[in-house]
Amino acid sequence: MKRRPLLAGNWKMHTTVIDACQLAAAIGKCSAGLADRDVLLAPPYTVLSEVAHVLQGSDVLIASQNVCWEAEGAFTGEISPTMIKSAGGTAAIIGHSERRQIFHEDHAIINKRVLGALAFGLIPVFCVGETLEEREGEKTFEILEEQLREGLAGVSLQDMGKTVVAYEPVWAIGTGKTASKEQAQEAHAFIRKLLAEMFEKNIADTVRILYGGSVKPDNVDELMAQTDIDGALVGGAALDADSFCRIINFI
Ligand code: G2H
Repeated sequence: MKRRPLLAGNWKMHTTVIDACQLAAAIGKCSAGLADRDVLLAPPYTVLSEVAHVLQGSDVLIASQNVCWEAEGAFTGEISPTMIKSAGGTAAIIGHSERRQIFHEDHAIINKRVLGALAFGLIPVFCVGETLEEREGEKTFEILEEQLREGLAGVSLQDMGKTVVAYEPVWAIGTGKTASKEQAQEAHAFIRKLLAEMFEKNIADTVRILYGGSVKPDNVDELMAQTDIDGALVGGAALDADSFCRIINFI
């Protein structure tokens, strides 16, 4: 089944206001007229509305890098779905390995974030992935299954149809090591099969599964040629306009 490709840039904790506006403008330009794919940017919270403003009138989608489950309240350091939407965002990355590892976000909190995002009409870009130790211990599929079952618990069939999943092997993030196209395809196929079991086959067939982990201009084409890879979640290379423009123009 053909799914619409989604190329996403995760800017992580990079960019000042000026950098962000320049980068967004360059990406807006090189993504104009690409009718057969979606482009999404996840800038830091401090520049969400500036980036949305720069990209007004373009088809580039804006996401936050995380999201809380309440509209407002005493949640110091968090951002709410309502705030993201008011700044021009329509999606939120959830469960990124940096949140899981550095900030110890567990399955329960990640699940609350997914359900919260959906309840407010944001698209979750739900991230899963194994560490090097887990891969070497042949636990990759077990870990992915646990992350998917726990993180997506309580998601309705209809909401799953809107959700994006990102497979990001932790050992390939920011390390320059990319999973081979075969390793990535194998994990994506596993995820899709599991989603069919957890939800329905026709839902699993429509869910976009992105690959993330050192995606670059020189590996994007072969990754995107894999049957179950529907897009990319790009970190480092998304901070360089020329590289990201080449990535979104994958062949
Ligand atoms: C994985 C990815 C973006 P990078 O975290 O989410 O980062 O492309 O730098 O490996």
